[in-house]
Amino acid sequence: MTYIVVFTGPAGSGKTTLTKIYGEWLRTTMFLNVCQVNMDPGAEILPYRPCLDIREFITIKDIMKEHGLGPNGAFMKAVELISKIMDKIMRNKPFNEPEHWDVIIVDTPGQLEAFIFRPETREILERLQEIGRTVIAYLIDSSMIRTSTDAITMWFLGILLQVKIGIDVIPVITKADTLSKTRENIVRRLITSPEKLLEDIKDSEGIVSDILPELISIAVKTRGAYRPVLVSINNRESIEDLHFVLHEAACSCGDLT
Ligand SMILES: Nc1nc2c(ncn2[C@@H]2O[C@H](COP(=O)(O)OP(=O)(O)OP(=O)(O)O)[C@@H](O)[C@H]2O)c(=O)[nH]1
Ligand SMILES: [Mg+2]
Repeated sequence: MTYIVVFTGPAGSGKTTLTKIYGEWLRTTMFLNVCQVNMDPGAEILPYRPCLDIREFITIKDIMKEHGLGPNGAFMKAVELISKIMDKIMRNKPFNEPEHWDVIIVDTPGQLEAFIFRPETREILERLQEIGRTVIAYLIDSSMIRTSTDAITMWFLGILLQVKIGIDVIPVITKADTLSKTRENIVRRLITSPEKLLEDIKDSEGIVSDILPELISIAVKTRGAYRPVLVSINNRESIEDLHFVLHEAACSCGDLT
């Protein structure tokens, strides 16, 4: 069965780069048929060749011009327009021939509040779920994590996303090669034993001491079967690890191993 992975995450978190690198890795190492889909109508240059490019239907520049909108308003309008033409989009490669593809990777815009958190996007993702087992990789840029509080709050956004759209969300911490030792320790604790982050915040006061332990406990409870993954595009082993976790989430039938 086709497995569909949707890369989402804040601006600059590495979605487009990982779409390229993971796609190449799947082709050259796993010998799979991979289709990379660009769903970012605001993308300028893509480092991979998409087999479907939303910019052939809708671009942010055109929407800004036609509707007199700024970039954020244009993204919100774009999602509305995409959801309206979803039937037409689904009649195109790769969605009209899912049996031909082992993996479909979907690259999305970084404007979370204007894209992935929009109700229309849930409808768009439901259409993808009709043709393949769909997982969401929620990318967190390592540079966003300086403290344990950063780690917990960024991770929590992924949990909110899962609750909101009802699809498995795998937290993926990107740009591991840019982490200092201290920050890497925080990230490793987040991955292996998030409850230990409580230690770091035990002397905090106010809202941090009230709320963060609760967030950690919800995060641990809702973690389910999927652990977060730490990746760097410069480390092939980390891409293999990413595949292992995404594949596990996407398909228990074992046909991609
Ligand atoms: N050092 C390092 N840089 C990375 C890595 N992954 C991505 N980058 C860099 O991060 C920057 C942003 O990457 P993109 O792939 O464009 O990020 P994006 O999430 O698609 O960005 P938007 O679509 O604008 O939201 C680029 O300069 C990439 O080269 C990584 O693993 N390590
Ligand atoms: Mg991008």
